Amino acid sequence: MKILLSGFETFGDNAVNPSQQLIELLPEKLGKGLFLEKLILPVEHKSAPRMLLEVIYNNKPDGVIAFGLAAGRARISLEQAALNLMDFRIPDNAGTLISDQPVVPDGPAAYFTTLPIRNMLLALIEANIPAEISLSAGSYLCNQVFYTIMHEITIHQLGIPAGFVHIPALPEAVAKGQKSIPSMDMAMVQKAAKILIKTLASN
Ligand code: PCA
Repeated sequence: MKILLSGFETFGDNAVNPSQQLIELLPEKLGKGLFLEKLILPVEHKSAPRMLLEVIYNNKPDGVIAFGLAAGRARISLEQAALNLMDFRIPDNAGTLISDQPVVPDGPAAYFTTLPIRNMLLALIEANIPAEISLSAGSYLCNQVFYTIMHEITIHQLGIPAGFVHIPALPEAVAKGQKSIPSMDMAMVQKAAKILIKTLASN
């Protein structure tokens, strides 16, 4: 079994992106027969969704979990819905700022995750990791990537479970930064990611 995992490069005023660190730190194999494909995406409107789709088509994974940073969230956020909306608060790393545009013109308003997020939530709570089901991944790059993969998987009937998970800021970023926001350390984020992967693999 092969699970594709993606993270994002850093963006905006974040010194690091914990989702990138997470992907770099995760092993290539998690127990017998569970292989992890790892991908780091640029925070760029044009290239990020294209890169992820390319790897999905080339490597035909059995599941996809895309990760991103949501500075300000206190819990691992299992995203419920991807919206057909791009309304960027800040430009992407290529300087593109998009307001009030659909991800896919004439596409459905939203897609729901096809990850087993209820079981994932229970498994994280059982391991004492702060977690929640979140209604929306926002209207920036994470939501765009989430919507794009759900749309592609749906219209081409690929049958691959996929979804998006946001993670909080790192304690070191909060310590050295100006904002008073919650944080979660990388050891806990890694533990959470492994639980998510195993829950998906055994679903
Ligand atoms: N978080 C941003 C984009 C990249 C990332 O890690 C978001 O939530 O849209």
